[in-house]
Amino acid sequence: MSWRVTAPGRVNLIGEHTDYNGLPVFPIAIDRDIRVDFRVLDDPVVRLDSPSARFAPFAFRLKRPIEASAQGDWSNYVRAAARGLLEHGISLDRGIEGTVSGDVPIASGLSSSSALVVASALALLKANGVTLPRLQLAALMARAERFVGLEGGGMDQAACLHGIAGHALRIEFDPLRVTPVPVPDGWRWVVASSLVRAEKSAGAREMYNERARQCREALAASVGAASGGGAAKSRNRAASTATTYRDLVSADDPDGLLRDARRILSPVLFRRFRHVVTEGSRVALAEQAMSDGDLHRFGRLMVRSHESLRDDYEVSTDELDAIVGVAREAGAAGARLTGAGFGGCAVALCDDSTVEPVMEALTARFYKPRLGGPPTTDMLFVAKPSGGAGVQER
Ligand code: NG1
Repeated sequence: MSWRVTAPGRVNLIGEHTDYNGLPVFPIAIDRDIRVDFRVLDDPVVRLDSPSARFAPFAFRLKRPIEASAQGDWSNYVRAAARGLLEHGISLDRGIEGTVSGDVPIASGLSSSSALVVASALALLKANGVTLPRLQLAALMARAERFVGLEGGGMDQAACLHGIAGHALRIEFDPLRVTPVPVPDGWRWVVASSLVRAEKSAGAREMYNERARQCREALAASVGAASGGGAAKSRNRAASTATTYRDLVSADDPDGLLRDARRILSPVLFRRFRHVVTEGSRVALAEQAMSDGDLHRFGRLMVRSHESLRDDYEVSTDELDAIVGVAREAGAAGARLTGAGFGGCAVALCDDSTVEPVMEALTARFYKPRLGGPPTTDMLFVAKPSGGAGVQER
């Protein structure tokens, strides 16, 4: 008997670099998947290959400790999944043999890595006749993926496992919760590659982790100031017992919080802090705009998110800024970088009347000058809010 796991990528609509700070995100799972076609082996071994020459075949045994392969090697995502399951106490006595394929663009901020981690976990669970609640599996795989060295949050694995056709997902953390929100008919999400790879298993990793560290430092200093009798304490008793970003933003008025933070944080830490706090509030406002069917309000929030990622979080690039500019000039309601940044993709919000002009403008003004011709369908496409990962018999 043979099986196919499909695990979708995702496009984050808003709420960037908030997940590892414990604040909500708002992605969609998309109609592009990583697929693992496999058969079950009686031995505890994983043997996988790929139709792409870029991805060499590999094998490893399902016994602890599972060692990492070289940095950047794709097998590490499968090893991460196996290691996460084994460390959770699941015995993996049977292995899998098969082929990994898919159409989620790689290193594009569309979460091909988490789709591979989730797909591998579902294949191994199927092979061993084990089921886990999806929320639990999402949280487990978020921790497991850190094996590749990125201090990531839990958005991608949750979006991959909980996608629902036609819905965006409000994902909250500690504990992980997922709430589907219907996307109004006629809202169209144009995804545009900046043509710059954002390799988070390689070059972009340190820049990502540096920001995670800066956010922790900024939080520690702000919490310390609030509990030590700083200005926040006199304004708000709840702020004085805050220990997380979520406590801080729910306890204090945003202006007061930022005023205090500006006094105690270095300029860089203050900018990182301001991005996280303002982005957190944009997620709630954007969800409301979607529920109200207000395309333009949602779009304006995307633009503010992009500006904050560009100026305060410093993860945008000239190419991403150019895509956002062209898309807006051509009539998109809003546009922003999606995923971690440092390259990867931008997403633009269009309706039925603007989707074609926006794609034409991006082709003429962004892609043709850089490529000498039109983009491929992996570089510029409309992403549909889609269902989550699953296993079927082939
Ligand atoms: P991308 O850029 O899709 O790899 C990364 C993290 C997310 C989140 C975003 C920024 C992983 C696997 N992914 O996503 O958790 O922090 O950056 O919002 O760590």
